[in-house]
Amino acid sequence: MSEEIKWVKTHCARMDHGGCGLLVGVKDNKIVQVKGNPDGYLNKGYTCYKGRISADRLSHPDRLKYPLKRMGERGEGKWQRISWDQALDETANSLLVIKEKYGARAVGFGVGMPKGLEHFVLIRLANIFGSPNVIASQDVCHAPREVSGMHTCGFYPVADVHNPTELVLSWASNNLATNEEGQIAGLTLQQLKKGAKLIVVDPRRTELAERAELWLQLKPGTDPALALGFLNVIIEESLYDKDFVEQFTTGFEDLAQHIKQYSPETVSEITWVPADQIRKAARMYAEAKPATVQWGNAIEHDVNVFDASRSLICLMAITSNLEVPGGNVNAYDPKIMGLGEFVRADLVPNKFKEMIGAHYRTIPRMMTVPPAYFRKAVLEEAPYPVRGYYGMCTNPLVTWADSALSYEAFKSLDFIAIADIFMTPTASMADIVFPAAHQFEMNDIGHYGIGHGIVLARPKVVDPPEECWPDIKIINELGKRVSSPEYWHDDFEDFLEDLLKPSGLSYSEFIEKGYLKGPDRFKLYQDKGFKTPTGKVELKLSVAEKFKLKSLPEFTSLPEDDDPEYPLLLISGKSPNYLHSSYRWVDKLRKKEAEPIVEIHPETAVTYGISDGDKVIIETKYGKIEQVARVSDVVDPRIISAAIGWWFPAGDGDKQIDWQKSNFNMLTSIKKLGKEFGTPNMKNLPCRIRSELV
Ligand SMILES: Nc1nc2c(c(=O)[nH]1)N[C@H]1C(S)=C(S)[C@@H](COP(=O)(O)OP(=O)(O)OC[C@H]3O[C@@H](n4cnc5c(=O)[nH]c(N)nc54)[C@H](O)[C@@H]3O)O[C@H]1N2
Ligand SMILES: Nc1nc2c(c(=O)[nH]1)N[C@H]1C(S)=C(S)[C@@H](COP(=O)(O)OP(=O)(O)OC[C@H]3O[C@@H](n4cnc5c(=O)[nH]c(N)nc54)[C@H](O)[C@@H]3O)O[C@H]1N2
Ligand code: SF4
Ligand SMILES: [Mo]
Repeated sequence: MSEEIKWVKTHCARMDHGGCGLLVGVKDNKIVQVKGNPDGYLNKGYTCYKGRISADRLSHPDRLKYPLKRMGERGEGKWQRISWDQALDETANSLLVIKEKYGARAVGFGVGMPKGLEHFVLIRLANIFGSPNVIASQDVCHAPREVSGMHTCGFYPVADVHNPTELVLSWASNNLATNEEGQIAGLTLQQLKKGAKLIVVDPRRTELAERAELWLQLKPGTDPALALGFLNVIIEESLYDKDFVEQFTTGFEDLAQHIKQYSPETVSEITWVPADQIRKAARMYAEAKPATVQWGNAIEHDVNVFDASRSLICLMAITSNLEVPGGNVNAYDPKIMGLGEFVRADLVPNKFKEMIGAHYRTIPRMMTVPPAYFRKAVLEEAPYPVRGYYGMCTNPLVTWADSALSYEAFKSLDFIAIADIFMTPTASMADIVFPAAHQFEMNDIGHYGIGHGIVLARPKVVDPPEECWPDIKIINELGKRVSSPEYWHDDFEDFLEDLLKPSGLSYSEFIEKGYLKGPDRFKLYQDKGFKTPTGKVELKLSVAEKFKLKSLPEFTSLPEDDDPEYPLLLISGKSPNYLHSSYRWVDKLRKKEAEPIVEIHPETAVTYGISDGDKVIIETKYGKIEQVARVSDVVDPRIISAAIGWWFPAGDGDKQIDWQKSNFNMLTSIKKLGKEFGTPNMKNLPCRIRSELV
């Protein structure tokens, strides 16, 4: 007999950083509808299309359903179905053989965008195994903002979109499409509805830019120069908060002297933004009290990221917008287990000396290894050999800069295991592939460890296909095989209980509550100062000399030299319909966005003889790909904006499912890297374009 529809409260996940409270209708172990929960803390009922159709991810006929073992050559696309025991035993054995031969550090543990609690359980596995090498995309995602924040003001300043603000300065963030870090667009829109002013800094005319009072359409990659221009106006015109600067910052005099060279006129030449707009925007930001900088990911995509992050934090500081409601705040966690304890950081006390990144002197407090250095280690054995990789929730063949190099590195490894829900280009390079359970099919906790002061319940709604396991279960069972069982649980779900223990709640009680939020604390600096070596916001970094960092933010040049062969500048933004390289196999999403689209201004299209819908070749000096032209004036004639993350699930398995054809990262390279975070140039690349017909 068929059941009634049952409605389960959970939170959306793995379609972006997640966060929307959902009501999921279930009948006969099948999801029949997903809708917004009006009581959702972050979304108040809001959802986006991909969230509403997210149950379609579970039912694709080609989803991975049982463990696979490689037959034939690496990447040849020949597989044998094996049992879980065999898959776990062979993986454990291969990892232990590498450990025996080269040491634990010769195994890299790979994660992508943090998707759920498994991210931290895998870091725990790395620590227990004894490897300091967790390989993550943090070089281009959040570490620059977070770590620069810690060094400058002792915390990661997140935009407070919950408390009333007078002005949102949306800088390199396309929040309406990306809901960056669960800062659900609805919250920003609410602020605007309540009268907050909006300034947008973006080379593309986004939906947010269209709503802005002032849209600064800057030359891509010149963000540090523009931010220094803001500082120039605010300091020269005495618009900064003198009391705050005097009491709570160090290095102001040096900064004030230093920014004299960044007059609006000079900055205008660098950034293409008219000087009067720079003045107007800086004044608007400085005079609004409070004002928040909703800073996005695009500032983290080239070698100058440290300057970009640092200059924006200086901006928040001298206008006393740090740690105030409606400004940029330190979001305190609720009472849950701390990150270090959960991942057993104590087991690798020498991590920062031992990890691959240390050899390249990455900035202190950078917890993970930049993918660029991981591949160098694999291919050049520097600083030591790295021969194995366990990757989960990540698709590096497509998502790391320099895909061609990733292919070489993966091809040369002794052993690779990948857990995913679908056969991706990266999974196709593996020796063992694990079929993972997905959102709605497992109990999970969201938003842990990403600095926004909340954790969200993501309870299980339906059973996974028979042989799909939650990643936490896979790691738990693998852990028992490669390390002492004392570190692991009989029931993998006890990790959820461990995390919540300090709150006094069990996981089922947590589900009832839905989420936990830390306390709102503002202006703690008044009593306690800032958590930096000087106890103040370090406009000029006190540790600069010690760690060979720049003490003051600057802008010297764009990441790549001008090249007449490549007259246009290439950028990208994330698609509202996909998560990076994920879900190209979900039919409803493909109907929304069937092909990789590159946006080209009408004048540029005429210059190069390109019409809307043409297949075009995009080339940089590092590689070339094919995408489909959309002629549109959302971009400046001097730039083009291409789609990221593309591969073709229906493509040829022998060729790693078309990972090259339209993949943006065929156009990027790791030849030039930012020193602090090992960040490559993923944007702002000189390029050229032509119709395939020419
Ligand atoms: N050129 C360029 N490159 C970029 C970016 C860019 O803007 N431009 N953005 C960068 C950024 S910010 C990031 S964070 C990275 C993201 O890089 P990745 O995290 O590597 O990319 P995703 O596509 O988010 O996720 C990869 C895989 O996770 C799988 N997956 C989803 N859910 C689960 C699960 O529950 N279990 C398992 N085992 N697998 C799952 C998906 O099927 C997918 O294959 O990419 C970076 N790369
Ligand atoms: N739908 C969807 N949502 C996502 C993701 C996804 O893949 N898809 N990924 C998630 C992840 S891991 C992250 S990190 C966040 C990122 O989310 P966001 O911070 O919004 O980052 P992006 O979409 O990469 O870029 C934001 C904007 O930067 C602009 N931009 C490009 N180059 C420059 C530049 O040089 N300067 C400036 N100022 N702007 C520039 C782009 O035009 C774009 O509008 O989104 C998360 N949410
Ligand atoms: S905005 Fe993000 S969290 Fe909300 S429904 Fe869409 S994908 Fe899910
Ligand atoms: Mo990201």
